[in-house]
Amino acid sequence: MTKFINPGLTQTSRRNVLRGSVLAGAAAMSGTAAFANQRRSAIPRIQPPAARFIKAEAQAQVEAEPADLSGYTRVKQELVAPPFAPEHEQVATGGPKIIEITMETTERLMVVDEDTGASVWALTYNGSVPGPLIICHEGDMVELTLRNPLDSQMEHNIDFHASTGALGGGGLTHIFPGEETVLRWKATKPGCFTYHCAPGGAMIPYHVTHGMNGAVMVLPRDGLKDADGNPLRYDSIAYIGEQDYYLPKDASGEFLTYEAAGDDYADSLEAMRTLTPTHCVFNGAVGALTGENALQAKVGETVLMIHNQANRDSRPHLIGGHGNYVWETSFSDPPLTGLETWFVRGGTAMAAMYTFEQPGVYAYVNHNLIEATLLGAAAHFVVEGSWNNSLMEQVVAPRVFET
Ligand SMILES: [Cu+2]
Repeated sequence: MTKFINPGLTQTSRRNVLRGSVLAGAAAMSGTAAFANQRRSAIPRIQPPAARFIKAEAQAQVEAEPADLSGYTRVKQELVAPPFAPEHEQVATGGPKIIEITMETTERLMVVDEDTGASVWALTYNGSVPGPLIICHEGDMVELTLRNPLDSQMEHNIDFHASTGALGGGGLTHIFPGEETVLRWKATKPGCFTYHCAPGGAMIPYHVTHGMNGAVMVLPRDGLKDADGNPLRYDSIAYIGEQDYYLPKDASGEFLTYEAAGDDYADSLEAMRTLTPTHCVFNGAVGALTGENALQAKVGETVLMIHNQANRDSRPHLIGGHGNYVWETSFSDPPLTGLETWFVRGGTAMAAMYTFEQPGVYAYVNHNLIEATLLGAAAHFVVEGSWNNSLMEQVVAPRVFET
């Protein structure tokens, strides 16, 4: 399971971060050798994709008509750590809402695999990988207060794939350590969507592959439905974030450790260029959803499995079960039914619904089985209830056959 280790970071100010950017700039000008020598202290300053464009957008919204917020009710949503979901209604009651949420861009040292000692200075929303699940209904507005703690090493932002405009909000949410910003966006498309940090250039995959991603579920106001329009309801949500890590190793193959977030930047870029992850894990670490951390359910219960993968394709499979209803894309489209394995396009979140019919342990895996068994992409559902022999029965226990 993930471990919170007090970051013990030296207090950092915007000036320290800028000092890092000066070093990075010098390294860029003097070539890679200089960059390699200085990389321990150089955290490159984020280059927003188009600083001028962003300024222009900020100006454009000042000049635009103010949003019409009449008819909206304000509510707070308390975000919770994965694999859990915040309290929510499956069918919206009342008119549209402005859903207020708060997230902190926390940088923390996490153990990825206790067996090998692999660790990462995770870049997170609210301290978890993935970041918390946000739930709203189509037509609601999400109003996020995003806060970057003073002891952060880096600047962060957020790109909501569910939103419209300004790089998904990424262009309006760049915050330095010690800063906060508030962004409000309207949920116009129903479905599950990823969100992630996107500070510019190579920093985008660096932040995303250090854990800085999560999911928003935008439910239809009248809830989920099958192809005939019949309501579909769930008893619980299992929120699973698949994370590919590219952790640097030394010459003898041991995982490297670093003193502070960002110290691994140059080494990580080298590892990322291989496009070969060292780990593909669910919820931040090997074993985060197995053993005593396994997901729980009962026979007859319906679980909505929400799977987020912000960087890479995946193909979830519930061993011993099925995807009864699967929305790989929009909730506006009829769900696929009766699937054995479903598809997560890299850079999306999606949902699959299943009602458990037998007790036992079900493994939920990425059915690239190398990634599941060697890289960590496996979770367990422990399901209680009575066995149904008409669905499956061991007619003959293993025995030596007669020759
Ligand atoms: Cu970030």
